[in-house]
Amino acid sequence: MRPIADAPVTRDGKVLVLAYDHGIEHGPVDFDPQPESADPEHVFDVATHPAVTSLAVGKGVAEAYYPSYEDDVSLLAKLNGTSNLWMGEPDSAVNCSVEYAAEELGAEAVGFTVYPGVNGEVEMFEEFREVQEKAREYDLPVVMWSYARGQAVKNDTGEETIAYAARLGLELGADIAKVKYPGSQEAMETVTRMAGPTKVLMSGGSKTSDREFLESVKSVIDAGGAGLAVGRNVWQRENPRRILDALEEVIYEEASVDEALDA
Ligand code: FBP
Repeated sequence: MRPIADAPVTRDGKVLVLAYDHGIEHGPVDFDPQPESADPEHVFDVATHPAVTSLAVGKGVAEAYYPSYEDDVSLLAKLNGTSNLWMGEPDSAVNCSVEYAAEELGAEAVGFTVYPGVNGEVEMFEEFREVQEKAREYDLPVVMWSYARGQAVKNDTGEETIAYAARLGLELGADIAKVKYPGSQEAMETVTRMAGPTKVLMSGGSKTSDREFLESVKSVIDAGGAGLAVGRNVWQRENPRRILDALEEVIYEEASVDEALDA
């Protein structure tokens, strides 16, 4: 059974995951543009904004900070992750189990990265199976970070690649698939069609202008996507609440980008 319908990870069927696993995935360099973002407390505070449906963090950050925020923030435990110092084929160590996320951390959803196309794809898919089946036992929605990589992937943001990445979310039993933006609303329509009932989220990516960022989010929503999972485009901004106000308009209120920017 799919647990997504009235899960806390959604608002009116839409999703805005604030992603903050960058300390492991990219390292402290991501915090340089806005040094206060190195402090998890700052980002947990940002995540109390009503536009945010959950905050994605790894086990250690959750253990240290979530107890103070469990009434105000919904926790999405990111179960795997690898540092940017790793120079091998893309892969991701499993750092936390579903049981630990549910029982010890108090997570209301779990997230797991798969890299379709890499040499370790078989093992990653098998790890995902264990996560997906255990999450069903706990009635936790599963978000699959689906990033096609490896030698066969010539263009990791091409429509075909992203549609395949999203489809794998459906095939492997993810409730939500998080994929890179394929560049246009038309391409995103193909992506959401391929994902069927699996909700599709756009991955935020590196920081861009307010307008460029909101226009891509708007095209995802208009294409039938559920929203986005975003990190740097929120907490690398001087005023992260301002962009969350605008995202709230675009994602939940069907506002145009101009309306959201003027609000
Ligand atoms: P951003 O919005 O900052 O891109 O964060 C989304 C995210 O998926 C993070 O959860 C993750 O740390 C990062 O992107 C990984 O990005 P990449 O693998 O492309 O470097």
